[in-house]
Parts: sequence; structure tokens; C-alpha cells
Amino acid sequence: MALFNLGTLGSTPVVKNNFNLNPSELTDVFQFKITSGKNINLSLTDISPGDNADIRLFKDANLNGVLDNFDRKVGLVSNQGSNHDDAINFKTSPGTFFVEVSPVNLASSGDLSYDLALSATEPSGTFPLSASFSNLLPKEFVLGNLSGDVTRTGNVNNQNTTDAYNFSLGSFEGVNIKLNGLSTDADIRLIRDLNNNRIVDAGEEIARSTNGGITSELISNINQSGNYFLQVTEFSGATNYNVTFDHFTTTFA
Ligand SMILES: [Ca+2]
Ligand SMILES: [Ca+2]
Ligand SMILES: [Ca+2]
Ligand SMILES: [Ca+2]
Repeated sequence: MALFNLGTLGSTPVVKNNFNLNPSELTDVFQFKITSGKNINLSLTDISPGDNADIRLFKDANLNGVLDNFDRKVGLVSNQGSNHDDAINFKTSPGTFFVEVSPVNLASSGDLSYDLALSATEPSGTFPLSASFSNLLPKEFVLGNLSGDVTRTGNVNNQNTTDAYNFSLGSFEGVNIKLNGLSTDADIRLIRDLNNNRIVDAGEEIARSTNGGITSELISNINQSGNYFLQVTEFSGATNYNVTFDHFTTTFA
């Protein structure tokens, strides 16, 4: 096991690119602390083809500074198959945490590579009362190029504060995006990751819809071709949701 201590994690993403797992180094553990209540965001991307790694998040529950079997009794896991991205978004109280990256299977080369990004953003529900979106962009739900209307259902809660949908529009295509079916407040934000670093940088937010209560959200008339991420984010507690991508055609490219 390799252990990396990241110190105090804040909202600025910490990026660990091109890290490797292999039979002699099967697990990487990243240790960090947060000093007030935060949303911990983890994004495991660019897993090498043919490989599969998962991420687990544990709190140092017995406060001894070490990841041990006591801490492992409670944790969160993201275990998508193949080399699909893995993501965890956890609203939690202060403490020391451990992120464990471990392989499910190693390709014949026996050498798995991955990128990991971590951030701790301000949670919603406290002042200022604005939505708290993750600044990481895992491809959690891959819709591909939209060619017709798509509706997906999901749930956001304190153990999964954000869902990220990845889609693209071709020439002569557009989309209206609606979030409804809410039982508590949730919000949406649309991103174009122009520098393709899987992090939300200045100027990459296209639109957001952050109505209060259980009012539906709408981002309408998106009509530029390209790749997009839509984030669905908890604002005030657990809720199911329906997100609809209403596809239309345009007369211009
Ligand atoms: Ca411990
Ligand atoms: Ca996985
Ligand atoms: Ca970016
Ligand atoms: Ca809302």
C-alpha cells in the first residue's frame, strides 16, 4: 500500500494524475482532513482500458490517524464496472478521511493507471444560501450523443449529493433540460469542460437553475454542438428526481 497525506482538503481540487497500481503496489490510500462540515467530492477517471479500479471513502472513526478495521466498518464505495468513472459526493462533518483506490482486475500488463481528483466544497443549507455544486466532472451517467428525448430517474442525498450526466450535441441539435419529481429542493447546472481537465474552471458554467423548494428546474434552448455535463445536486435533503433531456433540431450548425 502506498499512503499519500494531502493535509487539509479545501474547495480547490487536488489532482493526482497518472497514478499506477500493479501487483507489487495494489492499493493507494489518500489521507486528508476537513476542518468544518463539507461536501467531499471524489472523481476517479481515465482508468486504463481493460482495467477496473474502485474508490472507497472511510472516516478515521477511532481518531487514531490510521485506516484500520474499525474505520472500515462504515464507508462509501463507488464500484462501477469496466473502466467507467467512479465518483463519491458525501456531505459530512469534520474529521480525517481516507480514500482507497484499489483494482478489481488488472489488465494482462498488470499495470493499471488512473486519475483521481478530490475537493471539499461548502455544503448547501448554510449561509450563503446558494446551491453547492461539485467542481469535479466524473462521467457518472453517460448518455452519449443525444438523438431523441431522454428521461432518467435518480436520487440525491447526503451520501450522494451530486449526479453528473455526460452528453453531447451534434450540429443542428439542441436540448431543453428539466428536473422535476422533487420531494425536497435540488438544483441543476450545465457545464462545458472546454479544457477537458474534468474540473469546472472559470468560464465553463453555461447555465444553472436553482429555484427554491420543490419547484421544477429548467435550462432551455441549449443549441451549440459539443460535449456537456449536467449536474443534479441536493440542496436541502434526500429526494428522488426525474431529469428530462428534451431534444430538438435547429436550422443552424
Ligand atoms: Ca482509524
Ligand atoms: Ca470501478
Ligand atoms: Ca475544465
Ligand atoms: Ca431547486
